[in-house]
Amino acid sequence: MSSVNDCKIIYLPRIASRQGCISPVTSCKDISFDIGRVYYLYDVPDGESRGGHAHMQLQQLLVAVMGSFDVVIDDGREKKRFTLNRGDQGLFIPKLIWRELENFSTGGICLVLASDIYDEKDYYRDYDAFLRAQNR
Ligand code: T46
Repeated sequence: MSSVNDCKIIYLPRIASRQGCISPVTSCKDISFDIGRVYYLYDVPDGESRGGHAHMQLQQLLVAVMGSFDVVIDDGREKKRFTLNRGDQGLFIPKLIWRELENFSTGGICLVLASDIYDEKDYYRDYDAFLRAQNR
């Protein structure tokens, strides 16, 4: 079973110069999984939240590449809140963790590196089904 303690801030490389910064992310080096998909959340209206589900197998790294937002993670027993606001830090979320993304700043962008392609069958969108999977 996964726990909120398995969710960790990953410090990404930051190569800074007079012209700005670049943060490369390499599979199995900076993050523990192979990247199977990249997507991003943007234009999130004020007061709206995203997420509200868990994944059976998917692992992800969430990075605030612009602005900020909060991620509330929940293993069915304990919850933790992370505020992401840096391009050189990401939140690693393993499988079987419920997540809610909220408090997006205006223009906030969440970049997601995911371990696999999109598969709706990998989602727990029902909280009780998620709790059963976590043996809670
Ligand atoms: C997560 C948070 C951070 C696709 O067709 N392909 C995709 O790769 C994704 C992620 C979504 N979709 C479709 C499925 C739904 O019809 O886009 C629609 C919205 O997806 P969802 O409700 O999953 O979006 P979020 O922002 O609530 O959640 C997503 C990820 O699904 C999730 O894994 O952790 O972003």
